[in-house]
Amino acid sequence: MRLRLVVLLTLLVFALAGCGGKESGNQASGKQEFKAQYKIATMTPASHMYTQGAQKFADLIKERSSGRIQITVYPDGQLGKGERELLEALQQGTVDLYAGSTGPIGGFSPSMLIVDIPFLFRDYTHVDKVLDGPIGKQLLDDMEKANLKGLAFWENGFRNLTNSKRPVKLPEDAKGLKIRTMENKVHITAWKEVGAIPTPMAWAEVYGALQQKVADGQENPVAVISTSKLNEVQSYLSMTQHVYSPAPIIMSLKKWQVMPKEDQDLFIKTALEVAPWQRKLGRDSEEKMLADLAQKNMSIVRDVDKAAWQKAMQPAFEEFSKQFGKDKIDAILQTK
Ligand code: EAX
Repeated sequence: MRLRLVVLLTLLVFALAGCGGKESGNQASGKQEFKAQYKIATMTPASHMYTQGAQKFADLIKERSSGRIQITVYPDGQLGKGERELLEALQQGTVDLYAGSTGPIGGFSPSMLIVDIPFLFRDYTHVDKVLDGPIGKQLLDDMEKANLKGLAFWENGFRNLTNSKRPVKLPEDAKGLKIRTMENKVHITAWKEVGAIPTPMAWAEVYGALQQKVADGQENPVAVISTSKLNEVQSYLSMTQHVYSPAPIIMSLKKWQVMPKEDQDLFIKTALEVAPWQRKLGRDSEEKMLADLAQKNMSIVRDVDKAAWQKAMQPAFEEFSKQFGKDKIDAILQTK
């Protein structure tokens, strides 16, 4: 009897104290009400689709939780200039959410590297089928082993090469160019195969590195090139579309684990719902952004020889097929 009373009292003290940190309980309604304030980080400006997706997610969560859960969006690396550091902050729970490229994620959750293989995805329909199906779900779930909770796949886009030296059509044209890559071994290998000099670095350093000619080129989807104004430091954009770059929205597993189940469900449902809307932003604006870049004197090289690029990067494809298992690659290739 006495023991029961002690247990009850202890529980009450905990309930009144809330969960600590940024989450708290509210006794007013008589029932424990979960409240939280979260921060979501992106590495790109407010005009870019990661940040727009994050804002949409924040708005929907606020509305659907009747204001119990508030998410503030911090764009442009405001919460941390390096993707690796941000992922560590998620692991520790000092940053709550992040939406961005897979760049360094493979260093935390190795299975994710598979999506960075060049010429793996045929087109957007293929992308959506794979990432929204069981393969995508598994990749998101795998992140839990790294104390990261993958909620959904948003989009960065098909990546294209830019440089300051010359119009690049064929892989040979890129020989000897110093190309900044993401901090990702699949990307580094692929650019070595082409004969370029891969120079991995965090995104926040890229504009400065191009401006100071530490690197001659870089590769990214059109939306990143446009919203980060790379036309100011790069003259040529070649539509190589050599690799598709997804952008998972990820939550700190620590923060996830203290959320009530119904809010966890709300987060997943909302992140998945934002996905097609967010992906469409980039897909629909690509041509307009290209026209704008051309108007700003960037030379757009459209007639790249895609087959030649695929062939040049094929050794990387083979190497990583071995590493990830041909069955896994085939499962992606055969998704229709
Ligand atoms: O996250 O690091 C990269 O090149 C990313 O694709 C870009 O910054 C958007």
